[in-house]
Amino acid sequence: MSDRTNVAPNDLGAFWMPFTANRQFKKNPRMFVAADGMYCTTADGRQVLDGTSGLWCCNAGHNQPRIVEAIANQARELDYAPAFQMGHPKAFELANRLVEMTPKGMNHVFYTNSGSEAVETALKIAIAYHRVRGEGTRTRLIGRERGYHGVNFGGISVGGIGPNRKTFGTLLSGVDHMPHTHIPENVFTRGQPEHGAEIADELEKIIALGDASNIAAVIVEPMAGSTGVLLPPKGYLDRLRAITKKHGILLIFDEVITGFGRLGSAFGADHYGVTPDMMTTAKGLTNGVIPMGAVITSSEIHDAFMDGPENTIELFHGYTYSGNPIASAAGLATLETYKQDGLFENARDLAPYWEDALHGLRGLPHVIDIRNEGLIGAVELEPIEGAPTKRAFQAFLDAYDAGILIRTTGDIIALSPPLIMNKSHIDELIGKLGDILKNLD
Ligand code: PXG
Repeated sequence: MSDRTNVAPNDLGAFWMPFTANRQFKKNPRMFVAADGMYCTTADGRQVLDGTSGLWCCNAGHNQPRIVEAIANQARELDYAPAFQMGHPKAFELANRLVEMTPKGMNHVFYTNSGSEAVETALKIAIAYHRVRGEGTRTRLIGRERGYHGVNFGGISVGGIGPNRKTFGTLLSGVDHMPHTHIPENVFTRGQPEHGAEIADELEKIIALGDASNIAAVIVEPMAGSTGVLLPPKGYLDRLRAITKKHGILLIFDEVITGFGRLGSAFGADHYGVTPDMMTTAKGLTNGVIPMGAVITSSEIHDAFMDGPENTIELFHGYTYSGNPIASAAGLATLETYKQDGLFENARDLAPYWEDALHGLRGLPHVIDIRNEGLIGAVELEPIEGAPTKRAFQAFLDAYDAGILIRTTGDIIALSPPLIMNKSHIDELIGKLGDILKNLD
């Protein structure tokens, strides 16, 4: 085995890294070689406080003993079972546990291996659902500007991020986008913003043009994470729910980030009190340790497929690793950890302290907005003229040097620490971030 703490830059060529400036990174690599609890260890032996739960996924922190143990035991007991026409108990058990914790009426789970695949699955189920009910003209999909729904073709089509779409050809046809909800009136709002519920009414205009009889589903993140923590204005999601229901259109909540306690409730649906027809999940489902995603659907959707001869496959869709035993074991241990350790409650209890600490950064150089909800935060910086993203990326590099892991998207710093954190971690994270901002050009 090579010495993992001493990787020479010229060894890094083969790995084409995702969403990374490869050439820049490989000139000056940033490597983690270990992690425990709230901290990751760098290749040069420094401790870095994880302010982002990896990529919004390690909600129970790193090296969680229950999860580590479950994975090791499962690998020894049953490493793999075919996913099609065969089963194994833990996939069923995990589905039951998920259904118990999701809003009433969300009763069925379809497994995937990522958030992107959960999105593709949900979009396909939406279209197929209408077809099995005899409404096969309902094929159009509606997403939202600045929405992130993963990187597969369906997801980038309904997604609203220009650079994720522009180099990939024709994408899916039959897609419309609603406007995003990020409006200047809400600058420096603590928690959910007051203004903008009426932005949901734009959906009525799209429906008027496309006709409800042609529209399968609307997909939104309850809170848009990736494009910089864009919170739903008060009343906005309720309006989306009312409009979609009125027109027989399915509402999909992409809960890949908002699921599993990030907002201080199990899901965004609970937090905002709005129940969709399907939810897509991943990340926190297995604490990010083993790839797994899941679509959770209403009984109405599932039951519509359970028709016809019993020996026919009801949905021609699935993955080799759907409900993989090790992922299922990791999922069960993760959900157990959230429950036993009261992590959603911890997130909820800490949220006011988190909010105060974050908003304490107001007034520092370049800070033009601060947003928060649950254990999520965003600090938006004024872009350098002619060089967008540069200032925030410099903050990211400075943060890494100073021993905190932050995430940047455009000129927005996004924070989503593990739910195991305590007040002293908040002080360390926000304190160091404040020092960085004070010295940023
Ligand atoms: N939907 C949502 C709402 C997401 O946030 C995906 C789908 C796709 O999940 P997978 O597992 O295919 O990556 C995501 C992923 C960031 C960041 O820093 C966000 C994501 C992934 C990586 C980085 O904002 N979100």
